Amino acid sequence: MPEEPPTILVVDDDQFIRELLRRVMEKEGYKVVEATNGEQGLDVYQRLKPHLVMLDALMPVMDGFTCCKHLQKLSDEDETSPDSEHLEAQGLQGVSQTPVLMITNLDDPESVDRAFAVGATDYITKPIHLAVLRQRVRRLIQQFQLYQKLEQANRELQRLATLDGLTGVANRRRFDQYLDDEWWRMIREESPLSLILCDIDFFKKYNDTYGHQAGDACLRRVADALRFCAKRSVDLVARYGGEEFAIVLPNTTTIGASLVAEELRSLVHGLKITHAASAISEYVTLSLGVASLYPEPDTPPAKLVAEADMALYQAKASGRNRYVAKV
Ligand code: GH3
Ligand code: MG
Repeated sequence: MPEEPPTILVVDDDQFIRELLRRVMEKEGYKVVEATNGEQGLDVYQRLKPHLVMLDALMPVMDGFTCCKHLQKLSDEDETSPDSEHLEAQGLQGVSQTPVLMITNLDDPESVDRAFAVGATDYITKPIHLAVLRQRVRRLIQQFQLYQKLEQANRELQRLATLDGLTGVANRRRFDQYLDDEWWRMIREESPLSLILCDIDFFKKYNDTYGHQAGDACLRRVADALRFCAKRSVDLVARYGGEEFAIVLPNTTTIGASLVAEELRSLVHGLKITHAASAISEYVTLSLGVASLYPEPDTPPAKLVAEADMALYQAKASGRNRYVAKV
């Protein structure tokens, strides 16, 4: 698939300039779209998300300075990645935003300063020196595309850094972070937070009987089942340790969490993963501990984990393949 050419948005009330810029830029291989004033420019920007905006300063309806200010805001709203903060901390302010090149008759120092103050990336004056324009455009678009790629790569890295490599559910690091975040959110909302800790029964024997690779495959299937059960967008399934998983259930009471726990138990048992060495079933089973509380600022989230762990211990001690809820 050939890559789409970068798009340039030309905002100018002068038809002659628009046509000139279109001709020159299309010859360079770019796609060109036009707007005749700032307001229209913002509208086209939002619809087409161009790679560069060429902006005239003086236009009817909305001038270039005002338009540029609005463009910065829109561009900021588009930024979802925390990398932009990173880049800005390194003094690379605005590098990840759509570049705005002001092309204008105004060459007094105040206008130049004003343009940069409202967020213009670069500034050239009319009459346009076409060779200079071509080079500036090429550089601005190259830079923008480079930062877009960098941000995408960083986002992917960040995503991978929060996942467990074997099962694809959240890893322990993400779990700790999420539990802490939700702890504080539930304090603000005065809402209950539940946690289920679950552990595969006689998993050491499973490994000993079927081998480590089969053990890994079993972990993956159990993780998929857990993910299937924890349906709400705020629920988080994480691999807590070797064969132990955790499910964080915000805005959920003991009753709700117990229902989920029983569903998980029954689903995993229903997978019918043969486990000939299990002392309690012919299939792989789970033991689960449920804890739920209304978080408070002077209690650490570790309290919830400790309670769920205690309940899990009781589920093991009282026969496995069951859940116990801390009351
Ligand atoms: P219980 O019913 O009391 O939970 O007994 P158990 O055998 O499941 O518990 P134990 O803690 O004695 O053993 C856990 C086993 O889980 C031992 C370890 O080799 C296995 N395990 C941990 N992580 C992995 C993994 O990533 N892959 C595989 N295949 N096995 C793992
Ligand atoms: Mg176990």
